[in-house]
Amino acid sequence: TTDDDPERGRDGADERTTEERDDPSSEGADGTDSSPTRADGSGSNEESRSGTSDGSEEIDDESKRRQLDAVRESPEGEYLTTDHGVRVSDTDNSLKASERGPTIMEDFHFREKMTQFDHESIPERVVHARGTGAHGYFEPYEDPDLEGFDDISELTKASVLTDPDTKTPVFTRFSTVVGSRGSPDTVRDVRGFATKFYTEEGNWDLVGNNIPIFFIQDAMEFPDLVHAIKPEPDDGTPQASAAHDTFWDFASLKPEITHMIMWVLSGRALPRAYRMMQGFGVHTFRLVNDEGDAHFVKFHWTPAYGTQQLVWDETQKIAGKNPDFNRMDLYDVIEEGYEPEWELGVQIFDEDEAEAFDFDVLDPTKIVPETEVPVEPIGRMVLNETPDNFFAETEQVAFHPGNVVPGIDFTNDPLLQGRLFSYQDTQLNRFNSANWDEIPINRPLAQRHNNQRAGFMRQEINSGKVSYKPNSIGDDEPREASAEEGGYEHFAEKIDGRKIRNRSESFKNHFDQARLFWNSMTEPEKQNIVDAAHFELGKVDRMEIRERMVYDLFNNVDHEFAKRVAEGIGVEPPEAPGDEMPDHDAEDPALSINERRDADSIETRKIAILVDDGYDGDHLEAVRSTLQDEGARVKVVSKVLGDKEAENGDEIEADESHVTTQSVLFDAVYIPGGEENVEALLEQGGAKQFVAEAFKHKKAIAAAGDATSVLEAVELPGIDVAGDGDGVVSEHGVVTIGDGDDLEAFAESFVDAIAEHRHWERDPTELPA
Ligand code: HDE
Repeated sequence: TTDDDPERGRDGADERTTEERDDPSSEGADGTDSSPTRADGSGSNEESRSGTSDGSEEIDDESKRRQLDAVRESPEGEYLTTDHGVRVSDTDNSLKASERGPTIMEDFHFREKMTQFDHESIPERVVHARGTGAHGYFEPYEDPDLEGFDDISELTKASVLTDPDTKTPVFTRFSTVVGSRGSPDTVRDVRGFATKFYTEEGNWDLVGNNIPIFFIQDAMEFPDLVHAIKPEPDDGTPQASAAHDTFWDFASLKPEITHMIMWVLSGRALPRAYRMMQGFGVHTFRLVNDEGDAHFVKFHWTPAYGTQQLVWDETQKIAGKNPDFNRMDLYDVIEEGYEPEWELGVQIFDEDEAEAFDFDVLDPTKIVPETEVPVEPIGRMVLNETPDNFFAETEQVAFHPGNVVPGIDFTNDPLLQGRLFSYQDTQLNRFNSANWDEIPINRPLAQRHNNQRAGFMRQEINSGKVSYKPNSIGDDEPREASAEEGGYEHFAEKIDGRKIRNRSESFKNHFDQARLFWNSMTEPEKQNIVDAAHFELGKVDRMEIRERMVYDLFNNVDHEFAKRVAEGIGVEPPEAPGDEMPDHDAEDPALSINERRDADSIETRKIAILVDDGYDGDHLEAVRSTLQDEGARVKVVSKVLGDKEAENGDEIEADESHVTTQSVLFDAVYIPGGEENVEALLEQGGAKQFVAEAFKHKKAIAAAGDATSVLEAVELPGIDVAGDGDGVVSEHGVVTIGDGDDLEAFAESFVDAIAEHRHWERDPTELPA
């Protein structure tokens, strides 16, 4: 589509140059090219839609792409120009008065280039600054099974959730919370999980997290929470970490934080990948049907790749080896053709059920246990396209929990109510303009017509004389819509009370669910929580803060837990169970990552094969092909890059070297046999470290034939490996085969060990790695 004709002018807004965009299927839904006719290239809502102007056109999963295509720019085959379209003859030398003379003010190209550069940055998000995003679609299931309802339309009128024939385009951004834009990905933190649905009834933003509850109960406390957890104000440290005095000082004085602290100390705060996390709307929302009847709802995203975690030692090493670990992972898998997917589930309950719970559904520090109300799946989201430009899409996407569509409504959760103010306000700070909703990534697919027509960076050219209502000059248009016509009507909740500034009594049970969480963990998960507390509180200088955490908070969750924490941080173990300790041993298996096992597949898992010259080609091929058939991503790792030659003359190129990678960046490791290969590996510290760390981080390990001697050299504690002539031996995720020739069974056993994700029963404490 490039056109070199200088006469043409360079305003052609349709700069689609990739093959993909040349594909006729990327044309408008009505069969016409969706490139805008306007010179400003902003695209209009109308053009991305298929026809009529009553807002009822159909949206498909390509609609947002077509709208964005209209503003894409590509330099392929083009001349360099100024922002105003003048071709540039030299962009390396400023205009000077003589060869060695001063730069001249007249140099418009210099001034423009430098001004643009000076203004390149916008304020980073005050929280959730670091993240990554992807495009995709959401698709409701046909006739979902909902207990007590024949049809989902009895629950909500939001067609995005009810119409199985509509694939609604979405953009989802995942993020860490505390760290600044350049901080490492794998820190201990909550993760943001925010989805913008470009529905035919307007944008709906589901701005959630990967943990179903929150630290505080009232939005008023949010600035304090964030000030406490962010780097301390005097020296600006530590970055992206809660492990310092001010956070734990705040926490130890706020018993309502206890439940959230349990989650944050668990593996939930160390996700293996953004595509391996659950997501939660956190607050109780409302679904409203055509009749105006409402039900309470909690939203849940469940990942098809399973909910999986890293381990702490590993996360710290990854932060150095690849600070972009989670961001690159999402980008890479989508670019490689995988399509990460989540199921959207709902917990539905009415006012009476809510009354009967022993917690308040408006309290965001509480879950509705799945043992009480099951999660019922209603649709799925697929992410299948990476952004073209990080700034334009991922950085400029602006979410707002207040963006809802008819059929979805709020509750009085005081945290949610405060968020309804904060997000609009924060976007004003980020964009310096109320017109942030006109930026392509934020622009709805639904039509927009109103009397807001000015402000910084206005993109639309609204025609007509009238920008007020009521008016007679313009037939009083744009007209208001009744509920039947799709007008948003707020749920008419009855409110009767006095203005009051306090905390409801019903919000005061702080320890019951913290204990439920603790009880629901497997023993290795409990140990992880204790270890995490040792790290976090071990970094707290002030003894009184550590003591308050143990005596006032943890001892009210579980006495044993409090004692285990106390032991590692120099605090005298508490004597008696806490005053407020809840007396129950209830469990909810849905809370444990180990118990959930959402997926048994090894698709997208990254497996390293360690080799050097002289490897056994049959060993390598048998395992590699099985892993690839299962959808795993296999990389060959050697001491140095270059081709490696097998005993049988086969050749393979190393993808990574011991310098460019390490075991922490993989899910499992395999070593094929081969005499010369094994001799070389036994002399390589890098290879032994690979195995030792994979073992320490509880990952699957496999070795064939004489390569078992590499495992023996590392002295993996408590593991017997197959000897000469033995068949397959699989022990705690370490899979070996002697000279036996059943390589197929060996490879399958390795696949099973990888699908286990982590082998928690191992005790690697003796390993120095
Ligand atoms: Fe946010 N939060 N938040 N938050 N939040 C922001 O908005 C805020 C809360 C969440 O990828 C900010 O655009 C307040 C809960 C996500 O762009 C800001 C309170 C949940 C993202 C803000 C909360 C979230 C944000 C900063 C307490 C889970 C990233 C930049 C009342 C349900 C969205 C921005 C993205 C971002 C305020 C609590 C999720 C300042 C005041 C609870 C996923 O507006």
